[in-house]
Amino acid sequence: MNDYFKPKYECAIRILLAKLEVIHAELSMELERPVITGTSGRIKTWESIEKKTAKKGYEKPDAKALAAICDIAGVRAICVYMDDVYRVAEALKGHQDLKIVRVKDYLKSPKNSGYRSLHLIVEVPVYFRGEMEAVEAEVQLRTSAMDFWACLDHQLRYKRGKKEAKLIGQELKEYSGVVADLDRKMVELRDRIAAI
Ligand code: 0O2
Repeated sequence: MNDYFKPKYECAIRILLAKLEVIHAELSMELERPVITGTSGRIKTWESIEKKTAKKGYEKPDAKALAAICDIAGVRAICVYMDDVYRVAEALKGHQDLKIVRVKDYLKSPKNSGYRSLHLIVEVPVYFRGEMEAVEAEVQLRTSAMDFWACLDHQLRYKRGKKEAKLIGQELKEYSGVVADLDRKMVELRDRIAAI
């Protein structure tokens, strides 16, 4: 990543992480339990940017190609329950300095691989070199169970093409359903415990 651009993405990540911290404090106070168990942020690796721009049909990763990628800056929040994912998303939507560009609900419609998370593409206002720039970033919201699944799937991605990988991919897809069931059951159990 060109050092000229890097600071604005780093700032967008810091702003989003601060917002998630505030949302966690607010919701945890309101619900009297933790809501977000962890957050992280990253700038996409140059290798991954090159691959993605090439996949989108750009010959080289120039400024025009970079503008077509919305997850150069990315943050992730791991939530306790499945409905917390939507609570956090709603809270973010209430931040008037953020523009929600797109919502990708891979909980309602999981990806072919079985991947499940809620993605918000947002524009974060960053004051940089004397001007305000709306920096695009991706917020990924998921439960611990979904995160557990995504970590294993991520490992498998580097083994694409190997014959065992196809079978393991099918097995992982099946487990994505198991994870979804577990997440649903945990919400039911939480509500039953609260009703006692
Ligand atoms: P990395 O290493 O995280 O940077 P679009 O941007 O709409 O053209 P894309 O890229 O599929 O299409 O966007 P999407 O669906 O929002 O996915 C972006 C990110 O979500 C990915 O980034 C992953 O972090 C995560 N993701 C999406 N699908 C999967 C999946 O099947 N398995 C896992 N483990 N993660 C997934 P990158 O760019 O792939 O990688």
